[in-house]
Amino acid sequence: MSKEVGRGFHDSTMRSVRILLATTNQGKITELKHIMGEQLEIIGLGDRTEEIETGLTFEANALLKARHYHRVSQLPTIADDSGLEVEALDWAPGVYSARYADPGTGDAGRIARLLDEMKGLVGQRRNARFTCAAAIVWAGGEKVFLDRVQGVVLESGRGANGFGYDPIFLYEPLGKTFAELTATEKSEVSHRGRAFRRLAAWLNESRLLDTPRSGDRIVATAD
Ligand code: ITT
Repeated sequence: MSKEVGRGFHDSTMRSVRILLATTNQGKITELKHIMGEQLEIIGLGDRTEEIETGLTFEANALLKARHYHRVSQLPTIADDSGLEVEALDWAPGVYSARYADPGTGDAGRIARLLDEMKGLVGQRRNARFTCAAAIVWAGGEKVFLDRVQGVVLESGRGANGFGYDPIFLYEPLGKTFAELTATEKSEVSHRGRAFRRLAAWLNESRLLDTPRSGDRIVATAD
């Protein structure tokens, strides 16, 4: 893990609370900087060696990641577990979205595998959704927010923005794939934007951020 961790969330007296974002995914880091804005200085983890996404749901995996790095860092820790789900494939790739093809093949390999699995599927059988679980774990408790966005898997990719499965995910209300949206447009409608805006709103309401620092530990109560 990087020795540096996120530092941000200034309250009205400009005390700051450090929050760690536990992700190794550069695409997520870029988007979360956008979504959380000035509130949070986000530092990614770098490489991760341990396999800690052993859960069967997005919520379980987001909490596993956040709990693990909270234990390591003793800081309030945010983690995202997300993925693409295709109903006609029994919701695959789902929580296995990042592990859907050989690690060396990257996003292109995962897209190729998915398009292959979906060969012959037409119309509503190409419906899909992105899901994101945004978890926060701190000394006093934990919370997780889940949100989704519906779309359609195209037969070939369009656009160069974003990451992961974005080029093949058509967001019908805008008639564009996620890879054809700007970062602002994507965060307004995406699973991650929706889940993390709810987490950010809860953080602001919860008074967790107003808690003065006591060393690196924050004492607060989950509702
Ligand atoms: P961390 O666990 O370190 O955060 P990861 O990439 O392994 O990074 P996940 O286990 O949550 O993260 O897997 C998410 C995968 O789902 C990601 O690698 C993409 O393939 C896909 N995905 C999630 N959100 C996406 C998005 O907004 N656009 C495109 N693909 C996305």
